[in-house]
Amino acid sequence: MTRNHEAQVFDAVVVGAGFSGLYMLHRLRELGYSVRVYEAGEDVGGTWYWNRYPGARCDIESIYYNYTFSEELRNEWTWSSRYAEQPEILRYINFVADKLDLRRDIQFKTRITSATFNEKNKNWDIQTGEGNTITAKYFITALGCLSASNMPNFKGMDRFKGELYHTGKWPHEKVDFTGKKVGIIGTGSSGIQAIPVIAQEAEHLTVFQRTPQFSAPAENHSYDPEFLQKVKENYHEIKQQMIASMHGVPSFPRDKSALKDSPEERQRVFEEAWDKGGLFTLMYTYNDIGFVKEANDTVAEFVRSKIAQTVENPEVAEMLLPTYYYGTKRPIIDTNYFQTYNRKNVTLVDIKSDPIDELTSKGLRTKESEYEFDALVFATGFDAITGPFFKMDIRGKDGISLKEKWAEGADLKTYLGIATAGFPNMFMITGPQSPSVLSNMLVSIEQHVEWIADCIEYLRENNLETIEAIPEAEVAWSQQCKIIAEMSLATKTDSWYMGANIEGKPRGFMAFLGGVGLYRQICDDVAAKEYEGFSVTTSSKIVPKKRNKINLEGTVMTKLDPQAKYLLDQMAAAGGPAMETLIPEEARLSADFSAMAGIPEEVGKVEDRRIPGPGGEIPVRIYTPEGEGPFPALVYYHGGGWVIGNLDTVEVPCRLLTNRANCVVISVDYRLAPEHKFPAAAEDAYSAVQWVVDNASSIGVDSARVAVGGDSAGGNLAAVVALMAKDKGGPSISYQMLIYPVTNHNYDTQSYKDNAEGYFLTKSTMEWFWNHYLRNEEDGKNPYASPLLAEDVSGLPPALVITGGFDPLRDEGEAYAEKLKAAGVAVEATRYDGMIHGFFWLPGMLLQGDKAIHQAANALREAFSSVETA
Ligand code: N01
Repeated sequence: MTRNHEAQVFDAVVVGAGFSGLYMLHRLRELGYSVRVYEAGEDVGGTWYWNRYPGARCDIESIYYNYTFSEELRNEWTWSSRYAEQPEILRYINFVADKLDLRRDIQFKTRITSATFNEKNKNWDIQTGEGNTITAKYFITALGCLSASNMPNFKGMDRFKGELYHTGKWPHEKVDFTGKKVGIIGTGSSGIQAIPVIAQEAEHLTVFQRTPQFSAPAENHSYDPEFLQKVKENYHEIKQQMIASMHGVPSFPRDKSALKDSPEERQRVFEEAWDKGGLFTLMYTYNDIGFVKEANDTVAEFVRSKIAQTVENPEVAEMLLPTYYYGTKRPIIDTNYFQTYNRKNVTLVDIKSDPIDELTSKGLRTKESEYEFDALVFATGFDAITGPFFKMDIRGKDGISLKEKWAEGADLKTYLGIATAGFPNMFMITGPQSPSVLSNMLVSIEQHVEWIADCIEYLRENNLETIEAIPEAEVAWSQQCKIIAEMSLATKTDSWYMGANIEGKPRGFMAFLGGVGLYRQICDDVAAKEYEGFSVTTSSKIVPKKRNKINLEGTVMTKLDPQAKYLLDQMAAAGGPAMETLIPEEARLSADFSAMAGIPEEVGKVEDRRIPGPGGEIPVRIYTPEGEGPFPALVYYHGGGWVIGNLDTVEVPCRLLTNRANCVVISVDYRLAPEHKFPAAAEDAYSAVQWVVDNASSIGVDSARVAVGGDSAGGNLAAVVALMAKDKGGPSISYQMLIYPVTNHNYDTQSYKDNAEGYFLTKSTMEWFWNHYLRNEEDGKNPYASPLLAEDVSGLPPALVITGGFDPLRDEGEAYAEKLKAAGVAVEATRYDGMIHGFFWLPGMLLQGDKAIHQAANALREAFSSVETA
């Protein structure tokens, strides 16, 4: 690509010159790319350029709220206090811009109005407000999540004749409130920072509050030079903790439930956190505050009691008591916020009970009163996260606009929050569905910038022209974001995270809530797998060379998958008794994981039926794909150790298999133990497949192409049915799909030793399952219970065997695959290294679960296509 500024052609265009845009420029320029940054403001700084309101300061400790990529920058800068004020942060940004000589590649006072992907040239055509067109191979948004300010649409907005300000667009010159009557609307982080400062200056300040907020003292103080020196010396270690953390600061939630401490001990813990100050200090006192209502109530009540103690007028105190779940809006830290209401020149107005009706020339009118001001301050926040994207007209392939694609936010879909399908070569720094606003932004920004730069380098090294998220990958990612958020209390509160602060904005949690550490591992894993989930194109004939494989030794591939780890951590935090301590009826009720399975996909038809079985009728659920049959069929047996599980457990994978393998799936609700011991389940499983073959035409199935499959105990039943069919001379089975199957009543394998505990399915639970299933030890030796003990497995149908690295059943599944292979059976065996038991029915939470379902569907399709139709 030409490096010619006159022709306005660049390798990359970056929109925004805040922290993210500046680092992106530096990083790409260092790698030799031509880059142009466009910035609407007159100078660098982004959010810190615009938000100059009185009291504006950082809520992340200064020592963590800076770039970490350059030791030189770090050593040449010294922060004055724990929470730096806006002017100091802006000075820091200017220092970086000067030091790295960034301004020469930034065009200020220029707003980008549109960006369109040119399918012919595979470039982005980017338009400025002045009507200039720029061409770039890569279009990178560095917009900031909180840059589109929210101005409420009160009646008579233009009537007010006094001074009018928005905290997010504050004038550059000092605003002097001395001797003035001031009104302020909004009590979020901005309002809470501004109110105590304005109150000191103004003759009178009236605060219009819609929602009372939780806020805790920041405990700001000047930094001690010795402390700063120590931080500099240990920065490498501190950084490692930051990037592996939940929120990008080097501290972690305490590994204890709030409900496990006595009220006295809890009070002590909360008091200590209160005195310490800090954004996440109260959140981190216990590990279930963000997830368990009762745990959250304890800290919420504590903060309410502090507010009540601080505010002298009980009526005012009562108005200031928040009722939402603590931490489900961005936590706020303040300096003398609640104390401000003890001042004589401050009045609080509750606009929930007395809403603002309109602005007047002299002030505003609520339903019940009228107020006059010299100045009115809107601290009403932002159209967060998606708002800045919708201010531009961004169009991808086929002219689709981003706004249309995301249905104005109602159908937000990204892959990793970095890319979105249909928009090749577009990257979003701290985009929707990434941790962004839930974290120390600097950590998230650096991670994204480095990931994007690496990705661009990968494209260059491999002569690739475009990269684009695959639709399936972004559907899976978006679902995971939703599901993880749903596991928390965050979605139970109206907040700007949910889009609830903007009238008419669709509701939905817009960020990834799994933490920056987990998120980074997922992104690194995607990159290490040659950008899995992305598709690439090349224009040249040169065969893409494979990038030097990133060494995965000791990283995610040989470790527990980060998403699986997150899931395990959440389950541990949620507590609950071990399954083997329950009676089967309780275990069946407690084992509902359907919320984590994902959103059930539409299929052509779903029908619940009862079919005859050896012990009475067997309920089955028949999923039929769209289109004309007859279809091949998969008879599916759910897992659950023959004791728990039902048709609902596997609703999501069954639907996905129906669509992806284009086959009818018959899910079988076989009899469960201990009410019905061995061989009841196996007999039901066999008779179900016989029924499917006998009644094929009535359910739109081709009787010659019937496969069996299942997971865990269901995988056992599928393998057993294949054995039975061989022994009994029918029915003919085309394929066996065995997902981490139980194949042997024996606990001596290495995987039982390695994974006995801590990975969801435990050895004790397996013993409990087997003990309920078998009538006696002898049953365990029966190949219809332990197919690995079958004498002869030759002539069995070809098989897919999927196992998980962290599953106690791993080795017995793999041993069965080996046994089949040795007997001449065609076998595709895949171990998902980082996976735990159960991942096949959790595609909503685990990308690898979704991938395994894809693999199974492809294997089924292939198997069906190799069999002659009946
Ligand atoms: O905005 P907000 P913010 N009528 O949306 C009220 C970051 N930040 O600018 O809660 C009446 O939180 C609204 O009421 P309600 C930080 O991430 C960081 O304060 O929607 N009132 C609320 O009280 C923060 O979370 C720092 O019922 C209306 C207020 O206005 C984010 O920016 C400093 C209204 C808006 O609060 C946003 O904070 C500042 C209406 N029509 C900000 N519309 C640091 O410390 C809105 N409100 C680094």
